[in-house]
Amino acid sequence: MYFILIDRFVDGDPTNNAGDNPESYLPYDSSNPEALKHYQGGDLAGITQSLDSLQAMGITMIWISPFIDNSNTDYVKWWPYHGYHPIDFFSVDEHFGTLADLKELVDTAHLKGLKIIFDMPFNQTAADHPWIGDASKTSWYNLDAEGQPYEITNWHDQTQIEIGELHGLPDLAQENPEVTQYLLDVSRYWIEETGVDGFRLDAVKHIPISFWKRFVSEIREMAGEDFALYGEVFWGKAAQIAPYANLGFEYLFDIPGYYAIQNTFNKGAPIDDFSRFYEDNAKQLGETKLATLIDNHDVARFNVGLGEDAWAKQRLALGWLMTAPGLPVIYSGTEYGMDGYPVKDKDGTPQDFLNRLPYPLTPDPEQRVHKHEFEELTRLRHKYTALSHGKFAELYKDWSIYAYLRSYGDENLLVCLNNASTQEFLSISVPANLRIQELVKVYGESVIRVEGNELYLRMAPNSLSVWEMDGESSVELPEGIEFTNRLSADYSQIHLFYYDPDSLVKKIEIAGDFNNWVPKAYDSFRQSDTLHLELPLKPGKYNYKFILNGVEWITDPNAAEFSIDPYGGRNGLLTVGQ
Ligand SMILES: [Ca+2]
Ligand SMILES: [Ca+2]
Ligand SMILES: [Ca+2]
Repeated sequence: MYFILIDRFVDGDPTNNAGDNPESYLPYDSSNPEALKHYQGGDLAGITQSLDSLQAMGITMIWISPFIDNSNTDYVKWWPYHGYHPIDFFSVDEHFGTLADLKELVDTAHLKGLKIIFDMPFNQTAADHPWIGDASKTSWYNLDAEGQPYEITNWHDQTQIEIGELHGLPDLAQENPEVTQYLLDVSRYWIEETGVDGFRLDAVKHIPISFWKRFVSEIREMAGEDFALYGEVFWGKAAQIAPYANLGFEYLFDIPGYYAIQNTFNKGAPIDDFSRFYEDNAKQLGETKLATLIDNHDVARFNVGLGEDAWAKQRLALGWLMTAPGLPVIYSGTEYGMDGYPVKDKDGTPQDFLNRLPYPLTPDPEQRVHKHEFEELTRLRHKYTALSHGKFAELYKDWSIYAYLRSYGDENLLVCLNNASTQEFLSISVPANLRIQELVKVYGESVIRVEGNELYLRMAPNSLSVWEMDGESSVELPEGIEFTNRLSADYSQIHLFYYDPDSLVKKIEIAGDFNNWVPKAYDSFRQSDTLHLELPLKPGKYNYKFILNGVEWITDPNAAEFSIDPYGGRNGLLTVGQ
C-alpha cells in the first residue's frame, strides 16, 4: 500500500491550485520553509496521471489523504492542505479537484487492477464549520455544561482522549445517534458514488469503541465483506491497541512495530529488543492483521538524523518490512529516500517542516538509484507468497544479526539481516529437521555456505539477503528462539559509573535512546564506593538516565554532556564515536 498526501504529490491541474482563496497557495522552493504551511498544488488528477508509474513500482493499493472539503481559511496560519479539517463532508475540496476527478481516479485505478483507499477523518471538524454557533447542532459536539470544549490534559485518561479536542479542533460527539447516522450517511455517499475499495479511519482511539462497533457492522452491510477497513490507533504499545483488535477492522496500523523499527534500524537498539516487540504484538493482538510502516506523515521520516548511512539503513528497514508478516505501507517519497526536513533547526518544528516536503518530480540520479533498489524489494515481495502470506519463524538473533524463515507450502525462504555497519562473519546452527540441501540466493549481497546444520555467513554491512531453500518443507519450528550474546564489530563497550558511598543502590539500570527507554540492567559491579556499568553501544549520540533500585529515575551526575528532557529535567548525553 502506498500512502499519498494529495497536496504534496503530483499537480495534475494547475488551475485549481489556489482553490477559493489565492492566499492558500504558496509554492515551496527550498528557500521558503513557511510555504509548507500552504497548499502546494497536488491534486486527484495528479494521482490518476501517476497510476502507471506507481503500478510499475509494485504498488497495488493506494491510500489517499482526506479529499473532503476543508476549511477555506487558515488555522492559526496553517492551511488545512493535509485534509484533516473537514468543513463539508459531502464535497471534494476545491484544491484537489471535483467529484468527477475522484470518480475518474477510482475508475482508472480499477481498470488497472489497483485499489483505492479513502482516508476518513470522523473525529473532528474544522474550527469554522457552519455547525459551530448553530444552536441546533450544539449537541453534535462534545461540550461541557458551560458550552466549552474539553481539553486533553491527561493522555492516560481514555474519556478525555475521546471527548477532548485534538489539536484544538471541535470534537464530534459520536455518542449522539444523529452524529453517528450522519457519519454513516457520509460513508454510504462516498462508497456509492465512487465504488472505492476501503477506508482508512483516522484517529480511532479518539472516538468511542461503541461507535466503531456499529460503524464496522453497518459498513459491512452496505459495502460487503470485501470492503477494507484500516484503523489508525496511534499507540506505541500493543496492549493499548488490543481493545481495538476484534472490532472488525481488516487491518490495524502496526504503530508498536513502527517504534521497534525506528529504535533498531535508526537508533541502533539490539535485535533482541526488536524481536521482543513482535512477541508482545503477537501476544496482545493475536490474529489481528497489521499494516506495517517505517514512517508516515505524522512522524519524522525514517531517515531523519541518519546522515551518511540514511539510505543504507532505510533500505534495510524496508527490507524487513517486505520480508516480514503484515501489509507494508509506504509513505510517498520513501522510494526516493526523500529527505525528512528542509530547515536546519528542527527542534520543536511542526510536521509540515519535518516530513511533508513536496514529492520529487525531477529526481536526481541518486534518488533514481534508490527507487530502483526499492523496486527490487517490491518485486521480491510479489514473487514469493511465503513473504506475503507465509509462516514466520526465527532461526537466529544476536545484537545485530537476525535470521528467520518464511514458509508457505513448498516455498521456503531464509532471510538474514545485518543491522551492523560492519561486515560480519558468523555461523548459525539450524534445526536438523530442516535438512537444508541447497540455498539459492534471490536477493542481497551476503555469502552463505551450508555444512550439515551449520550455515557459515559473510554478511555485508547494513544488508538483508534472501535465499530460496531446498529442504524439508512444512517443518514445525518454534516461533521464537534464544538470544545469542554476540556483538557485531561496530559496538564499543562504554563504561559509566555512579558514586554510592553509603551503598544505598542495590540495583542500577539504564534507559535511553538505545533501548527504547525500557530500563535494562547491563553488566555492573561494585568497587568500594562506586558502581560501574558496562554497556555495548554503536556509534551515535544517545540520551539516557539511570534507574536506581528499580524506581528512581535520575540524571547521571557524571555524564560527559547533558540535554533537556521533554519533562523539563536533564538527560545524560553520550557520544560514541566510530
Ligand atoms: Ca493542482
Ligand atoms: Ca475548501
Ligand atoms: Ca473525539
